[in-house]
Amino acid sequence: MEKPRLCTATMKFVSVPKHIEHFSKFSPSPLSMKQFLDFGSINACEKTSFVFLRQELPVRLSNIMKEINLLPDKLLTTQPVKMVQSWYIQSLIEILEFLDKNPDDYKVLGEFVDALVTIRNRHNDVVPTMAQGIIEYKETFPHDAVTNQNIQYFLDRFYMSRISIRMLINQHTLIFDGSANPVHPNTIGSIDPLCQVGDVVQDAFHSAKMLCDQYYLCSPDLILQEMNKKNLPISIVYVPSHLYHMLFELFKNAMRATIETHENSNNLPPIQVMVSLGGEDMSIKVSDKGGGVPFRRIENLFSYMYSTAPAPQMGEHTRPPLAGFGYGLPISRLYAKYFQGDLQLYSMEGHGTDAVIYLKALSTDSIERLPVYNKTALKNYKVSQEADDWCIPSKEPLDLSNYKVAK
Ligand code: W6P
Repeated sequence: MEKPRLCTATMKFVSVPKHIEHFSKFSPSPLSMKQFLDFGSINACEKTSFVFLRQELPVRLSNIMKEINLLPDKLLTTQPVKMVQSWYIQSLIEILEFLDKNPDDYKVLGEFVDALVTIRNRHNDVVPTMAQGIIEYKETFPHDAVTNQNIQYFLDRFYMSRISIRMLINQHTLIFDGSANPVHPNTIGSIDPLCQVGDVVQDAFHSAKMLCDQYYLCSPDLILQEMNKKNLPISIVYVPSHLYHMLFELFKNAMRATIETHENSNNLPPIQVMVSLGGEDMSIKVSDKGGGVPFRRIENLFSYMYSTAPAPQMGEHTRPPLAGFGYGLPISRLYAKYFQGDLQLYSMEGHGTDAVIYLKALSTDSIERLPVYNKTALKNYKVSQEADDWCIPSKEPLDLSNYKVAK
């Protein structure tokens, strides 16, 4: 009788944990804007990019897969999280196929581009699928020890890793698909070396305004100012789609707040935007007079746990809110942080909110900010059973009237 045989696909499958062990021992290599642009310059070499990516993609995938494995069982075994995990395994397998292929064979290079497109599409719905996993976990174990902090720590790193992997895939597929981008002839992949910030502000405002008009039949105006030592429009080396995503999110929130606090007024206070270029930072402030948010609640606006609610049931006459559902703000902040920037909210309850996007002014400072799996990361997945080292304020203060003050 013939010996049982494993098909090659199964052989690779059983060795996946070994590959994850191997590649997760490497730290991801953060690229600078300059390095991204070099891959897309005239002497750009598809072979160099291929050889880099067939190592770097498995490293980034494996580093975050180690962290997925550290999630508490009750979350890891939900059907949506298992599905996301299987996508990562499948994509890792498909890239590993290229390790023993010849970089000088143009057919191999073509197959690699196709594989990357397949992988990118497979992962399109990771964000809503993970959200579903959190919902199911919250429903099944409403009193579990996994904290908002644990979830926040994981998802910030997981989504940052995802942003970075998609950036690598987008650059390679856009630069080496054999055609220049006819719509944006001066972009290098998804990067615009002369990204005019004011133009992106106008675009994002216009889109948010259209949505706002649909929901509320009105919308506030925009006042846009720029501060630049040179009398020129402000431009930076940046990914316009990332900047657009952040601004669109901030404008939706600013518009919603403005309209909902001036419901009975027929002149809405405008949303003011200041774009400022310094020697180190390029900052964008979006100011609304929408009544602000209590300081205590600001953190919740960035919390995945608090913003993970089952999608509201849409009846015939209910409309989805313009802003405030889903992961818009936490993911916008990750986009800002991805190239060493940040996104912060400064609110004054009773008045309004300033949202500031900080980006690096210099492309030499714009370097990917990437999570790395190590012992420090590991510590953050241990669910602490210990008491907090700060007291919990009691709502009913002790009655001290019977205590005598020592003289
Ligand atoms: C608000 C709440 C908020 C979040 C983000 C941006 C602007 C605003 N305005 O009231």
